[in-house]
Amino acid sequence: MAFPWLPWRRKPAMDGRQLENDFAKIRESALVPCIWLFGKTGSGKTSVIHYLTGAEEAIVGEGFRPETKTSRRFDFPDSIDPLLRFLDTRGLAEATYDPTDDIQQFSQSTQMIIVTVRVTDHALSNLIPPLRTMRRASPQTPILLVLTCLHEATGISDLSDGPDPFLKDIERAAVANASTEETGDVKAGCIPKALDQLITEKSSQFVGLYDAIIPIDLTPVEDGFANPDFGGDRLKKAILSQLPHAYRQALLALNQPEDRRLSKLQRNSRWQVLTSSALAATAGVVPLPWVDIPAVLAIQAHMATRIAAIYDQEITPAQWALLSSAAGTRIAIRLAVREALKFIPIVGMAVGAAGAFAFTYALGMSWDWYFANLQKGHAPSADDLKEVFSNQLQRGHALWRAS
Ligand SMILES: Nc1nc2c(ncn2[C@@H]2O[C@H](COP(=O)(O)OP(=O)(O)OP(=O)(O)O)[C@@H](O)[C@H]2O)c(=O)[nH]1
Ligand SMILES: [Mg+2]
Repeated sequence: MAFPWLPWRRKPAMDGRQLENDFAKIRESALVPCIWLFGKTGSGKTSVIHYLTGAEEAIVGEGFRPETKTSRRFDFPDSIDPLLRFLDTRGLAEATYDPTDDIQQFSQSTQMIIVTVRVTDHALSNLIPPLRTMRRASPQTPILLVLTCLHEATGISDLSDGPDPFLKDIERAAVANASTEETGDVKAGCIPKALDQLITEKSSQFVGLYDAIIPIDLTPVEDGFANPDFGGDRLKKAILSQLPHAYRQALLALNQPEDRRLSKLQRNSRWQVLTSSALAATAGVVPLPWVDIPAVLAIQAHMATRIAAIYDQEITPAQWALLSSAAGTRIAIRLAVREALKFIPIVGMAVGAAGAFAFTYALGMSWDWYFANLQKGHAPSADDLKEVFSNQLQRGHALWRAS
């Protein structure tokens, strides 16, 4: 396949297979953030993945693949283009679980450990010894202690109805007068005493083994709680703060309320855009001498073919030409010039990463829009495509800066 949108190349146009080979090398060298979910069965690990990503596959367990004897791994959105990896320790079910092999294999790539514990669960003896070993082996890896199923400790009252009392970082003052003696009702914005006691208990049981406690209650909508994602925002913030910038920005855009209107194809295609944008931002700042063409371009070409495949299409040379003209050769050339900038420390890094992220995002969203329209039977005009690209470029830059 020819790529007429690489006019600055002196070599003859590159074929698709060569591009995919280059892409594979880039992918191999990319360090994808990994979250180690450590918790008993039924403690809420999958619910956390689902909350963060919106991936239904995780819920039914299809996406998990055996990794070591005692662990399995879920790559989100898939293992060809992962944006985030989750590790689930199956061995925890055994009283004798020894995490040494898992630690050896994953300590380099694990960004954080999330320990999920049902707040009312007192049988935690299998959990603490291996966690202690993990803490000793990699003391720099942050551990979040996530306490789940809070309503099991709050009776009929709805903790999620009203201001979040944990936003104040569990100021103990909020506990005082949490419930009125006469009615047993919990005052909005307060932590019921029974729950507070359980949290205190957990904090002493796990003392020295966590960096933050995050109480959450992720409930099915049909259960009727005021906020079915209670504490989710706090959890997301704590997780994202530990990830490299490019991945953090991409994950911020995931699983937004407006995404519920998207078709499955559109959702998959957006995941592809985000994972490619994060990779481009990372690859754009690391010189890879063995890659024949600029890494960012290989990533963008790979992204385009994958989005086309999601919509069951193949990209024709005429479509490449259409989008590259909509994207503006001027901008594309500027990006190529920045390839040289990335060798200049610091300045090059900032310019290269931000530009690569936003430009890849805009290209991907434009392909997505283009194919979604084709599928509906509309053939977008070059002018429409130009407008979409320009809007998406702004969105890409805004996403890069979002907090
Ligand atoms: N109410 C409430 N239910 C939760 C919460 N977290 C998980 N659950 C429910 O508890 C059950 C088990 O949760 P999962 O997320 O599947 O637990 P898991 O740790 O992935 O379990 P395994 O895959 O068996 O190891 C599901 O029915 C969830 O809906 C929570 O914070 N609050
Ligand atoms: Mg699970």
